[in-house]
Amino acid sequence: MLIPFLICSALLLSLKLILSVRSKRNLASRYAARAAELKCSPAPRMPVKGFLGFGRLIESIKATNAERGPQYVVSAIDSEMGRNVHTVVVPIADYELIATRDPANVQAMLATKSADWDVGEARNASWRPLFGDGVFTSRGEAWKHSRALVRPQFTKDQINDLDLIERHVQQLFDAIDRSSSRVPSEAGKGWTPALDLQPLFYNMTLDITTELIYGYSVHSQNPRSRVALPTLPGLAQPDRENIGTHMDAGKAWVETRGALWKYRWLLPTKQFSKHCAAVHAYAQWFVQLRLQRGDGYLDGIREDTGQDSGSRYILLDELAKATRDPVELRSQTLNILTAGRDTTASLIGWIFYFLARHPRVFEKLRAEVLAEFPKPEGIEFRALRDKIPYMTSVINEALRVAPVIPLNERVAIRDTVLPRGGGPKGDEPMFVAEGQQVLIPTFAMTRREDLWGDDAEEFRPERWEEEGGGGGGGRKRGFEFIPFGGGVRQCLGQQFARTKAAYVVVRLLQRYDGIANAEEPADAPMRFHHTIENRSGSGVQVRLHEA
Ligand code: HEM
Ligand SMILES: *[C@@H]1O[C@H](CO)[C@@H](O)[C@H](O)[C@H]1NC(C)=O
Ligand SMILES: *[C@@H]1O[C@H](CO)[C@@H](O)[C@H](O)[C@H]1NC(C)=O
Ligand SMILES: CC(=O)N[C@H]1CO[C@H](CO)[C@@H](O)[C@@H]1O
Repeated sequence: MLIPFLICSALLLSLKLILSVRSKRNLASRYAARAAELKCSPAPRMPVKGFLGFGRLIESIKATNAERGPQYVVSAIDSEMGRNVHTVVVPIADYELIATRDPANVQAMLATKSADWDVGEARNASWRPLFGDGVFTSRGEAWKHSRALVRPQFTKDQINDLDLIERHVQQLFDAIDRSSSRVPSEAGKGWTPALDLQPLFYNMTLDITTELIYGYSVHSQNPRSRVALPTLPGLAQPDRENIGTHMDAGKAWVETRGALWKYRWLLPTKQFSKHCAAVHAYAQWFVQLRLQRGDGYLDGIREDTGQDSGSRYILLDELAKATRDPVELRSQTLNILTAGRDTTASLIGWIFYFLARHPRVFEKLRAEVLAEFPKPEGIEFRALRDKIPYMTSVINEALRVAPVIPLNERVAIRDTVLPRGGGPKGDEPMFVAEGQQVLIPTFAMTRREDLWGDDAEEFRPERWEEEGGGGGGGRKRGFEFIPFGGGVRQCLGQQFARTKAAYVVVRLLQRYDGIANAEEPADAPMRFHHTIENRSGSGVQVRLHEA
């Protein structure tokens, strides 16, 4: 979901600026003077393409539509500028974007000089109608406030609630069994028919995340598990059946509006408003329930659901101890719901995409999983995190080859300097003017052969067990590998996402001893699919063999 948004915001902020009146020449001389003052050298410029320079924009929109946006960034820089060039200025009409796959520059923007940078204003502007002001959408002081509010929640171990995840893994097993039983001729052979795991993972993470955040799962995997909810005077019951659809459709609208940002006022608003209202109403209901029940919220959940798992951890309940503002509670929880759901489903999907194509890795991982966790019971958070190093390698390698968020961006909020990119060798500082936008293609950083070795394209988890300095193919510890972002806005859910992914993989490998790629065609290229309508058919088609 972030991919098209980040590309679009990168490109559309450009359009916006193209159409604004600015005296290019004055700016250029001001930049040159400042750059000289700061001892900076210019970075190489990519060729201008197409009529008025719009060619670049058109190429990247085409690549995005073909679900190859991240690959396009690599191939454009490699082929037009050279494989040793890592920071470029990209002219698009009379606007300029910077793109850098140099970890030193990325570290400066996200961490060491983060005070000079922020996310672009388009992130807030485009997502706000759907999710409101929260830690993910906001900038500046508003972001600091949000971050301080929600961050403490993610330092607690209780957030890694494996019992909660297990209940939804059970529903996942049922969903797989249901799709198998639809093909009676296959029964008894041990292999399931071809099934697309990706939509199953999206539903599972929706179920887990809604329960973690609000205490009541939407149970998209099994509507019959939904418990009766209390009545709140004046408020309609939350629409658990359709919330996934409203969120997906709302996000699709955010993307369409993002792509046509300048002309968004021409788009019909009725559908979008309807989805936004439904998403708000859904979250609002639980916020009101929490505010009414006060400290009795968890007891109420226990009574309603009949689940009595001692120290339950519910994010809304904890946030409500810090603020009682209903709009803030609604917006912050929706921000976290969206940051945590699709990303994790996508990571788990990519892991199975690779396992289905690398039988050796599957066998090795399964052996290690069974040695540590022979049965479903007794899987503990710490053991899951520390006792199967190969699992960590597999997860890292999936995140390296297929980063869930392959493109990010930042905007300079004052004139500043990036440590590298300038001069003929690209190793001198370069000047960046206030308002300039920088594309951060994390995907491109993980594909650099000088950093990862000649086999950078290859899925090879063992590299994480080797030392990797000096261009060797082994593990890296710096900003060349930042699947969860880095610095001040680093992902808050990293540990939770890794735990959830590892747990789901363990449970599936306990149950299945074989996996076969069933995608047509078998050598289909990697696609960074993101549109909701395109989930089925561009997911992870596999056959599983029951152990
Ligand atoms: C594989 C799963 C995930 C990936 C790859 C991922 C990746 C990221 C990345 C790259 C960012 C930084 C965005 C930026 O720099 O502009 C981010 C931010 C964030 N993530 Fe995650 N994330 C994942 C799962 C989760 C989960 C499960 C949660 C919560 C339950 C979560 C909560 C957040 C929040 C709240 C932020 C915003 C932090 C801020 O802006 O201060 N993420 N994530
Ligand atoms: C988000 O955008 C709205 C206008 O669309 C603005 O009023 C608000 O201040 C912005 N918030 C942040 C945190 O940038
Ligand atoms: C996902 O959940 C929705 C809502 O309950 C349901 O309609 C859909 O069939 C589910 N998808 C799969 C693949 O089970
Ligand atoms: C709705 C939508 O975006 N459909 C696309 C799904 O993916 C296929 C194959 O890439 C496209 O042809 C569709 O247009």
